Amino acid sequence: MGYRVAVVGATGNVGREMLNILAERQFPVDEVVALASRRSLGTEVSFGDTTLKCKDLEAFDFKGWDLSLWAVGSEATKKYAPAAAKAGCVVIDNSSLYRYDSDIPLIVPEVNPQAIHQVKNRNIIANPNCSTAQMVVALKPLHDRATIKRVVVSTYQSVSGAGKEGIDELWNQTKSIYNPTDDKPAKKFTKQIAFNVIPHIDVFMEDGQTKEEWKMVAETKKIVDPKIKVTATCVRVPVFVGHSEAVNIEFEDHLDEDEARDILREAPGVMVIDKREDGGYVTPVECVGDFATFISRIRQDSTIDNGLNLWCVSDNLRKGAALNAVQIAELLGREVLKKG
Ligand code: 11C
Repeated sequence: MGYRVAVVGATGNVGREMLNILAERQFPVDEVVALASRRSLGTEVSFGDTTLKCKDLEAFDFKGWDLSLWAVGSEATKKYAPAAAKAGCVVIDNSSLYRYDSDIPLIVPEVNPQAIHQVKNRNIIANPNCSTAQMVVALKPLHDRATIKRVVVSTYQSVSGAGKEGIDELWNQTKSIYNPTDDKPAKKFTKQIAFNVIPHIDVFMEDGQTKEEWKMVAETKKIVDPKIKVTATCVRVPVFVGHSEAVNIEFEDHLDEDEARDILREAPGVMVIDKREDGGYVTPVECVGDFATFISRIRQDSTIDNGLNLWCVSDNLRKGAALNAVQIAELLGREVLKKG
């Protein structure tokens, strides 16, 4: 016996990936429904070898459905998800709406699977921001060995993090740069993104951080350990898919770079590609469509007592969003719902 699963926001980049990954990982489904806003009613989306026609989220009754994967943004989640949870359908939400609520678990299954049992509080589970998810997969096994004190991270985030409009803006602007009569001014991003980088993702906060930077701090504390200090600089780069991060880590205890490499090689969800030669590291174009978080350039930081540097790359639509949500569904099935 399998599950009755709803994918909410099924026409978006992340919703489509949720359907792909449910099929790829052969999640045990009895029935899958694709939900979207009324204007997408009837739009066809793929689920494995089959095609689903989108139904109207607003009119949908979640009673009798086991779980739902949401990728519709905070506003629509706020409007529709509480009713789904109340009807007994577990909500796995990719928006930031519930992430910081103390009674709602925020889960990366390789890192804090034990938090799944908090689902009973409100029938809602939060999925972290993409830049956090890939980083904590790498931090957790190192923290278990040598206790992380502080993390300094700089991100290089792809335009797909900003949705389809972000992808379109990079594509159209790149073409227009060579055709001055076809000027494509910045709309989705605050400055030109083609052949440029922008040190600004999400809104500014009072202390000068952006919300994207703040999310990396708050979410790492909630998922891994509230004692870890994190400071982040988040930057948008002209890459379609795949977020990269340069991570500097300070530990309580000494951790040799070779031991760190061995620990990461054994860590769930991590793939180490770290040869000290031309091309012996992973770049975003190579991680697209993959499940793993790739770690390269592991090396000692000799400017502090117990420091390491590493380079971390992952498909932001997968580990950063849809894959992590499906992994949460798998964990929920194994530990809580126990069907099939
Ligand atoms: C970006 N990380 O790259 C963002 C997208 O809180 O889930 C995801 C925002 C979020 O723009």
